Amino acid sequence: MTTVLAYDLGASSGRLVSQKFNGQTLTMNEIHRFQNKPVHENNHYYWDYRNLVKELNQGLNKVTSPAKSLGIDTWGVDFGLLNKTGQLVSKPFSYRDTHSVQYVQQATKQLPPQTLFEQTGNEISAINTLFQLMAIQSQYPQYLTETAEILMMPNLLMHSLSGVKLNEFTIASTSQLVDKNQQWDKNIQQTFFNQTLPFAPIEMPHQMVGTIKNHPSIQMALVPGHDTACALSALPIQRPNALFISIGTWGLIGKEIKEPITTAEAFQQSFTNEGTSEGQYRFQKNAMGFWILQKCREEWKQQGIHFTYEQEINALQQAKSFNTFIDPDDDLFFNPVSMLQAIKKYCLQTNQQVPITPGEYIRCFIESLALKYAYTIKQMEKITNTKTTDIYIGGGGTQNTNLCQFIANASNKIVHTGPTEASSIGNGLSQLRALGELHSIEEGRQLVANSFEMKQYEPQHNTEWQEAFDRFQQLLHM
Ligand code: ADP
Ligand code: LRH
Repeated sequence: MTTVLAYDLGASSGRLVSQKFNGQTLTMNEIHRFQNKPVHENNHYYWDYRNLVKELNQGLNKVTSPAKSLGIDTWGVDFGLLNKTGQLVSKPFSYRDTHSVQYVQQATKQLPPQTLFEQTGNEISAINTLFQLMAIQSQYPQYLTETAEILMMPNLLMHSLSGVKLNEFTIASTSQLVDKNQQWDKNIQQTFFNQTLPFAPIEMPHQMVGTIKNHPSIQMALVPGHDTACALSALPIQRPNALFISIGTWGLIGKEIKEPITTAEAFQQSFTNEGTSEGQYRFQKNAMGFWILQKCREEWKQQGIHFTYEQEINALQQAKSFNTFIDPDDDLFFNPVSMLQAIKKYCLQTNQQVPITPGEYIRCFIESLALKYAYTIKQMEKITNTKTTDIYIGGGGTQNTNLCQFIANASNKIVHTGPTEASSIGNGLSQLRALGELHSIEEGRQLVANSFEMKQYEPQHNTEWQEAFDRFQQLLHM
């Protein structure tokens, strides 16, 4: 029996799980879970880094049975700046901070956006590491002067536990600073910073790179640092041309490809190319996930309204279907002061009825999310010139059975869901490869198929959903 530990940190919660492999099947146990959200201080959004490290250590102290190794994966694009003595020069900013927005415009004056897309494969998005670093260079230049090492978030956390200074490929591939040779792009750095920045080198995953300082018997594994890359590697995809969706705070819709797709169409429709655990690519749309509902829940809670997940599903079922739609990816919903007000504003701007009850809000959100995913899938099939019948979905959002059924209905495809902890499992599978217990992504996916229950959703109510899709499409093109 081989036991490995996986820390998976999402933008809404973090968890430590242990995974036991007996040569045939994998079993998973949750050891520790904690809330995570950006904190607002001095007009900025940061991650509460000190608390994250405290939680990591608390979780490790709860481990009772001997484990061979630990890997860490997190959300994309964020990073930390370390000084010469290995201390952070500032709290890591959160991508929800809008301070980087103005630098997108500035950057396009220095390099045409399509060229930047072609060079890095990444969509032009203000959250990207590149634009965040431009904001820091302009607003807090002393931070960059003091910086001796730049580490992406999972590798920053890895450093705090092991002292190892490396960046992993998949997480680096979310930065808009990596070239086609999968190395930090020196030309882009010269263009925007007039210098090369001190990024720790990029390494491929599935290797042991050190030990945990406070638990020297546990090795530090370099796993795919990006949660979405981990999730994809754990989805038991068995159909050719299948699409994947990873649903948590975000909804990542994509397809595995060998080389980045950087056509004009991909650029115009804001697709991105990010790295896979195999050193290949995910052609992907970074879309809205449960963020909108997470923010609504916070507001309802302040009003004394608290729903369990089951009650949310019941509330949705009592609301009228196809009443109001939103474009979940509209900028209005990125980080508004009030999400409920933002939804209201969107409905008024588009001459639609404003939801009143929480159930109406939830139905509006879940239906719109499913319709937007279906819309994106159509775009993706066109660009990649492929058709698919099957979608594989992982992540916490798969527990929302309404959403999974609606995605099947809206896209008219078969939806296979599971596992909910896809990112944690992908993290563990990478460690089993580093330990020589598994030898390929296919072996890992087969192991997941043998070990975890999958659910299947067949498309239903085709005519109603097709009508709703047409209405939704008109709204997007308004
Ligand atoms: P992240 O990794 O981005 O923090 P998760 O993958 O943990 O996100 O997914 C979080 C979302 O999953 C929650 O916002 C919630 O809407 C949904 N979710 C989690 N558990 C359940 C559940 N038991 N039933 C329905 N939805 C759930
Ligand atoms: C989802 C995710 C996504 C994006 C975002 C910033 O957790 O990793 O793929 O990169 O975070």
